[in-house]
Amino acid sequence: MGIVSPGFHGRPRGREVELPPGQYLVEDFPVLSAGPTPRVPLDRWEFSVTTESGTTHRWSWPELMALPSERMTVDLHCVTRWSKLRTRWQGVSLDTLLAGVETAADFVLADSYGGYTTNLPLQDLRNGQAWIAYGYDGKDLSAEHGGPARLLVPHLYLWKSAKWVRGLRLLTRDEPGFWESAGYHDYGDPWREQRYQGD
Ligand SMILES: Nc1nc2c(c(=O)[nH]1)N[C@H]1C(S)=C(S)[C@@H](COP(=O)(O)O)O[C@H]1N2
Ligand SMILES: [Mo]
Repeated sequence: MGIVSPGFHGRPRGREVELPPGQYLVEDFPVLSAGPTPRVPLDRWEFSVTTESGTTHRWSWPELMALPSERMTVDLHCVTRWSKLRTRWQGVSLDTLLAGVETAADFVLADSYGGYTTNLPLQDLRNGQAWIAYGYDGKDLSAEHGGPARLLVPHLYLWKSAKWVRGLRLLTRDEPGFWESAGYHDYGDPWREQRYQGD
């Protein structure tokens, strides 16, 4: 997978346009968590996808590790205005996980260990745009950044990338998650500066 960030497609290459409007560059990796960091032992960890008809597909940790993984370099954009460019990750593409899932749903509510939720259109998880990421910068993803595994959807503001992800609910109707219920934008495209409802 890409050495070039999905966010670059169709944009000029100049350094000055690497940042979406209203963002500034950071070199460190800030931690933003709405609550305590959940610690889930790997032998009890599971990731699930539940369809609109109630069918649940489950992966244990060894099952996730057995799937083909990708290494990707992507830019991160937080709605609190920091951006971190060219971060290096490893994980399983949602295309791989969704390949055997039969669904007609258009929406997803991602659930995390600890109770965090965030919603997004199912099509934003397809076609090489999203991963269940478990490696960061050549190491296991740390707990503070969402380890053992987090959703990574870098083309949307980073609140959509649910840390400690536990499962996806596929829904026929859009349902707001934690920040979306608190006034943040339903979709959250950083290039269109969709920070809050009405943007
Ligand atoms: N489970 C969970 N996922 C979460 C959050 C959270 O509080 N809980 N915060 C979100 C927000 S607002 C941001 S900016 C990023 C921060 O990721 P980081 O702490 O790895 O920088 O995680 C997102 N995913
Ligand atoms: Mo954020």
